[in-house]
Amino acid sequence: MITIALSKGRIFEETVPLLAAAGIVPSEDPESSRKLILATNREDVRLVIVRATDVPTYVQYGAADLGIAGYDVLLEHGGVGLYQPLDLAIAKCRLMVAVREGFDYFAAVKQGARLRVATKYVESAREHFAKKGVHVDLIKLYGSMELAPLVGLADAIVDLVSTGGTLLANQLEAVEHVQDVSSRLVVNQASLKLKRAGVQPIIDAFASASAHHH
Ligand code: PRT
Ligand code: MG
Repeated sequence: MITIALSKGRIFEETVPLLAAAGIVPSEDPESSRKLILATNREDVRLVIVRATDVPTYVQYGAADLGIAGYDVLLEHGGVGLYQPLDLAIAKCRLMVAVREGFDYFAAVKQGARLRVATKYVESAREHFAKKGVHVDLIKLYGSMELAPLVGLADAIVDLVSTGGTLLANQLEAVEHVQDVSSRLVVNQASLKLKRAGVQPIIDAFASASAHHH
């Protein structure tokens, strides 16, 4: 049995065509089903539906053989025990520093001010500001980062941006690029060795399907 860990939402939508290329069709739509383990048309392949942030953990411990995770999530996880053979070029976005419109981020940085930065991406943010030599106090949040500068919790946020619509709607502006983000295929290192006959054809099908696409 081969187990693939996926999250609902934007990654799943863009994963369906990749699965199809590997001859895998889920037996139910995870968006409407409440099941956490989904069968597929293939007797030897099942899907487990987990939170996006938990995908690397399931694969690291071998509870899933493969998974698809955002590079943002992989950077925070650290990638221990994971083989990352493919950038699937799906669910693309950018990790950015953003502030309230009118807050002069660059002047604050130039003055050597200590900035409060709210983010879900503490590891990526720490590395980014250390590289820039900017002094920050990081505040860990689990969502709705955009609110933090509006209510005085933080001077800045580090968050994902795709259309820019969320920043705009909250009178925030992006001031610095941290990292381009897309989703990657991750594989448990032991599965790759012990289940190679089952796992490798899936990697190959994903590779040629995502290459065709881009
Ligand atoms: O939503 P949930 O709390 O269950 O988990 P999650 O947010 O981790 O999952 P999900 O499905 O929302 O995101 C999964 C992955 O999609 C992320 O790990 C990213 O790699 C990728 N991705 C791509 C994004 C975006 N684009 C994105 N725009 N993830 C989140 N966003 C959010 C962003 O955080 C911000 O709140 O969308 C908002 C900004 O979007 P725009 O279009 O207004 O700029
Ligand atoms: Mg989300």
